[in-house]
Amino acid sequence: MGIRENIEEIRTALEKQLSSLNDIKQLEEIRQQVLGKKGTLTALLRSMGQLSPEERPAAGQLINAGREQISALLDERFSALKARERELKMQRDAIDVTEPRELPRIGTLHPNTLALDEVLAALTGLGFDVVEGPEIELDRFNFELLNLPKNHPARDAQDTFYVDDNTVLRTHTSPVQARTMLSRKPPIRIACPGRVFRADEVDATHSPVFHQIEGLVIDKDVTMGDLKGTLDALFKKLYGDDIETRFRPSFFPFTEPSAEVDLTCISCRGKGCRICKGTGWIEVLGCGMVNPKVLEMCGIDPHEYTGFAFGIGLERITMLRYGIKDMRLLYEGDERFLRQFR
Ligand code: 2U9
Repeated sequence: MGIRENIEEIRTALEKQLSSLNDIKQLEEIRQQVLGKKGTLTALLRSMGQLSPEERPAAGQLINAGREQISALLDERFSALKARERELKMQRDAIDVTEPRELPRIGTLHPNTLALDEVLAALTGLGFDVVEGPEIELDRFNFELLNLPKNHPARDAQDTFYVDDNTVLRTHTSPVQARTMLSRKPPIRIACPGRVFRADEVDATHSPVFHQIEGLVIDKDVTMGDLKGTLDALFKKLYGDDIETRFRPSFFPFTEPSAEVDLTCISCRGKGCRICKGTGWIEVLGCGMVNPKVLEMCGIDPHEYTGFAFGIGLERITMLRYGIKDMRLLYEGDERFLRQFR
């Protein structure tokens, strides 16, 4: 067999191998088998030693040409396989940028916070400043200055969490107003929201920890009419112009006279429903003219100034606002409940 045929045979064998090849590592092995030290073409080159000097140049040319051809075949195949490999990798690593992502779970404001924000927005709109104070209070601010002397029934250990003889968890936010009166001169118009504590039973309408929003207005010539007008304006702003307030006489040690206030039922708007037990009215707060004794103890001359105060239970407002039937839902942190307030 001549050299030309030999080369031809190596090339056809190579072409056949290459046609079914898919792997770059195998390609490099094949390259070695042909062009490597012990490769078939290298062997052919070595065999040239057996040729006569006249035959060698032509044979050398043939082998070199064959080598180039074979090399080109291998290189071409190498590039093709590389391209394919890259293509597959790109397919594997492809990201669908249009695929919707998993949404992060977003927290919600607590219904108490939503209702409080509404009430405070209405009150600040009426000219009230928001003032806060400590939850752990001195007996003096929580009771004494509010005309609740020692041995007053409202201080009963059943209702009050004592920290020590002189210190309690505040039972209302009224001490914030007492502190403000001692540190500011009238006119005073403040809204005091906050957490309060009472040793109460837990049921659908009671909790030992709840929230109040109290208001206090002190100025010259403040009257019960101002109180009525302010509360009317507040609830009309909150729930609409058809909502009215109704005063009933009551008693609190810190106000005189005192009243409990009913609101047109915001559920049926006065027609009568299950929420208002058919009456068209719901009780929402207590209020009154600040007791002159309280003004005096808090450093304000009751002959020069008068004032009114009111106290709203926040949870009650929240429950009415959102139709919540059981107060415990407000404290349990159940996501199925909370996520409805998005
Ligand atoms: C000062 C003087 C007077 C605050 C008042 C009420 C009436 C009242 C209740 C409402 C529902 C408590 O959360 S509740 O159970 N509050 O009825 N609060 S007058 O009077 C004050 C406060 C501070 C210095």
